[in-house]
Amino acid sequence: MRKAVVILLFFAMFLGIRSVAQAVVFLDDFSFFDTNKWDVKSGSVGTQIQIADADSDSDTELFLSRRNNIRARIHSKDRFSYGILEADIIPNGIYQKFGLGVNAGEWSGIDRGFYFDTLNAYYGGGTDTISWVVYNGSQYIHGSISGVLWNQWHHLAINWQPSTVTFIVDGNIKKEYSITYSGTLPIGIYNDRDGSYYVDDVRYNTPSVVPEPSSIFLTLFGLFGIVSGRKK
Ligand SMILES: [Ca+2]
Ligand SMILES: [Ca+2]
Repeated sequence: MRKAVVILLFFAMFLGIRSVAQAVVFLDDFSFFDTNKWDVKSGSVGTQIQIADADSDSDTELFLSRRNNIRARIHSKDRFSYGILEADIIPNGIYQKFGLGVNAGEWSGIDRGFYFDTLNAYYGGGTDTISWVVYNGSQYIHGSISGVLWNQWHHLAINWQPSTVTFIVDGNIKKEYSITYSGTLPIGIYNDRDGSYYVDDVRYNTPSVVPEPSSIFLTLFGLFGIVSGRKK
């Protein structure tokens, strides 16, 4: 009986942990432009901001391009803390951006930035590269990642944890940056120039976490209560 209780407790704790980990808290497949999810910061829907099917696979993407000299910029209405942000993108031009707190230094209420940006050659960007960018509250720090061919799909991920931010391209870690920040940030997607930029399947996953000691204790306490109740 005691063995069965122990197994039951571990099973319950495991379920508890599983329910906290890997929760998708934001998801957009851009089947349409959802104004409940995004604030337009620059440009207008239908002109600089469109929904299109770039690769003719009958699945639509977000398509951003500066037109009439007006930049295409959107921010998520929701803000996020530690977790993993992911998207698929087709970069094809300079100053195409995706991540958390994009261009943070320009916006009040956005104190940090962790994002990808194709930048331009002056900043170490250029054709077939993308850069990781960190805005630390006062300045931008960045580094280029070569071999990210433009005009084809890439999977980008940013893993924001309490003391590090990790930039991942096509499943490979490209940069781990040590920084602590406990605030919240919106997702930003920008195309500040005329090239085409496609983005799809944006998602935010909450981090893998272990339950706090108090919740483990409550789970144990509750189960002992149930077990002892059944004995009577
Ligand atoms: Ca899609
Ligand atoms: Ca498509």
